[in-house]
Amino acid sequence: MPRHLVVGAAQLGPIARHEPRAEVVTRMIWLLEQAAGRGCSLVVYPELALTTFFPRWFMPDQAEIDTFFETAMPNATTAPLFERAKELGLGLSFGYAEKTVVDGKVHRYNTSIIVDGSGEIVHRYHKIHLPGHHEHEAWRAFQHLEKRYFEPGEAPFAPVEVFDGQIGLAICNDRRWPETYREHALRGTEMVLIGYNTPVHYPPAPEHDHLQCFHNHLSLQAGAYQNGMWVVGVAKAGKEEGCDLIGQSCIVAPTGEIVAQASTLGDELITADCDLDRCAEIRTNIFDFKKHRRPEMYPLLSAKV
Ligand code: ING
Repeated sequence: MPRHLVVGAAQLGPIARHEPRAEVVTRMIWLLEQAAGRGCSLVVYPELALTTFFPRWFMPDQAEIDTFFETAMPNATTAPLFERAKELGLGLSFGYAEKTVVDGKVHRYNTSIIVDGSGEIVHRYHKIHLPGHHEHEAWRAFQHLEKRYFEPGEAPFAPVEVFDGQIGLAICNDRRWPETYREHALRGTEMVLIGYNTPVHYPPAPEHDHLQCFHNHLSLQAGAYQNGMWVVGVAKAGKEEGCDLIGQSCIVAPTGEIVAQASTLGDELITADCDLDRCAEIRTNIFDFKKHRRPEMYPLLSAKV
């Protein structure tokens, strides 16, 4: 029996700095309803889906920074989303800024979760590759202070068994690193869900600004093909607080082909019927790791250099 997973990539347009989370949740539920109407079993939203991309600003006051974080999930604001998804029997994945206390110590992560069709959080991932910088850098048109506001994730990439498949998470900058996809694939992941907030302008290398959409798809498609897995890339898009973010959310097959792509910079649902067994077309042929891969020849690949 083929394992078909109908996936919705729910791209979000800009979220204003002071937009109430309840308003964003209403937008997310609107996309959820559309996804149900198109037979989806899973709906994927972007990185930091509940708020504006706040690492673009330097904020000296931790109390102000913490206004962008969630201290519980689900919570009063996101409960309607969890409840509606459960009523519809849909799974969810979305990113948010997580503030959590472990053994009396406060931790802040750029987090993404997977919620199954019964409303249970079955997987939580903390972003491993935090781009940007730690201190205010006045020369930049806008800041990128993920290294200041979040701790890097300390748990390796790994799938969870859900929706009759091995589903994994990554977040934004993770998608540029080949290690992300390879580690997932070596652990059996069949589909990676990746939300992103990617500005068109990249201050350290403005000569690459025109390549942002190319690099986005290049990374997602290469990761999919070279590891024989489905990749779902979901943007927070559009001009958000004066900062242009790329869109082009897409669903990529294990062959590297884009099978669905967003064409706006707003709230937009794209869907695809993903046959998870198609991973075998790649994993038992060109990239049959057992037959063809030679890890003894790559001793530096996970070494600290
Ligand atoms: N954003 C960007 C990303 O990796 C970035 C940061 C933009 C890096 C452009 C390099 C070039 O897509 C996040 N949130 O990681």
